[in-house]
Amino acid sequence: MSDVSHQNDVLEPPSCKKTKIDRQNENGGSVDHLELKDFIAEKILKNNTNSKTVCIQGKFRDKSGVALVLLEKNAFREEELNETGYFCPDTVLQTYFQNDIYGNYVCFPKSSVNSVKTTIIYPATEKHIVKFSQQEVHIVLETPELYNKLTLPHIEKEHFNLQWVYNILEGKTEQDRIVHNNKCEKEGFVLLPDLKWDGITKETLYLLAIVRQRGLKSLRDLNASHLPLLKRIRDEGKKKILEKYNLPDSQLRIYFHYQPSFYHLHIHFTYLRHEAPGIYVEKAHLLSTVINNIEMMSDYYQKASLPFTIRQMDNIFNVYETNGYIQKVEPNIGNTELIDK
Ligand code: G7M
Repeated sequence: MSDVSHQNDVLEPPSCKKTKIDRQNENGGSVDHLELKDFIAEKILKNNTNSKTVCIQGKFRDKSGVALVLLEKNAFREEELNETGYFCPDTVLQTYFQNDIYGNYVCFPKSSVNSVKTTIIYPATEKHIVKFSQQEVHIVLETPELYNKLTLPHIEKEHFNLQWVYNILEGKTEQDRIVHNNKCEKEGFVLLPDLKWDGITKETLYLLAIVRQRGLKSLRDLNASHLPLLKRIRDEGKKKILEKYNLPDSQLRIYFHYQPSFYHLHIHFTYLRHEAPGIYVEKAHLLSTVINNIEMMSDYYQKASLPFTIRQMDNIFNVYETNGYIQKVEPNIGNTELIDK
């Protein structure tokens, strides 16, 4: 990524208000400040040693309600390695072993390059706890009939909370993070860093395009009348990412999730080299393929059988299980990473 170091002006880390967090609640009102020193950990919901992420359930001192703290070790930033270096005179190197030409150590680089991306969800609902817990996963093939009979009624019944989406679209939150804002009500969209991206580390670039039009839940709702919207997101999204991050479209992965976790149409833009969560074949649908399929057949996504993954603790699992399409299995203890204190 050293070829793009001239873009550093847009990649400076945000100013350090690290543990005090200003937040807005679902009604747009201001809610109290959170201090990480007041967080009392109670349970580790998930500990992924590959992605170096952990989700801790707990509470804040003197506050009611469950809190989730998600920690993720940040990726190395090549600009930093190139320009300022990771090490300072105080860097301590502790030896594990030294054998011939091989040395194994642990070191503690300077704190500015040793940061941990932190997400706090407070107050967290039961759905959040389920979402961030380690659990068994299954795959189902959703025919159009199953979509109409089981999935759609489930989506309508669950009333997934879209407040964070509306906050962004209505200009209430994350406005300083917006990369592109097309205000057309019908074919407009907002492009901004995904919650999972720090907005800085290019190696893990992850943006989200959220459509302005309401009522489009997922891929399943798309037909030829949406092609101008999809093409606009594709073209303007690529252009903005090239301008701001100097990444050509040939290095972008642009895709939908099916099922998504939020039923308001959105599209993911990630750096091709970054193995973001949810890029696997059972979940990701490239925007280019979606456009192509719809161009060939306007109602492709109303006719196609679409596979999707389903986790045992998700409510939709019960729907498919009760109707005999899937069977619960006992968690495979050998693989589970759930650790209760
Ligand atoms: O799986 P699905 O396609 O529904 O993905 C939704 C995406 O929205 C995920 O990649 C989340 O990280 C992202 N996301 C979720 N929330 C609650 C927020 C948020 O408040 N702000 C931003 N920028 N992204 C979010």
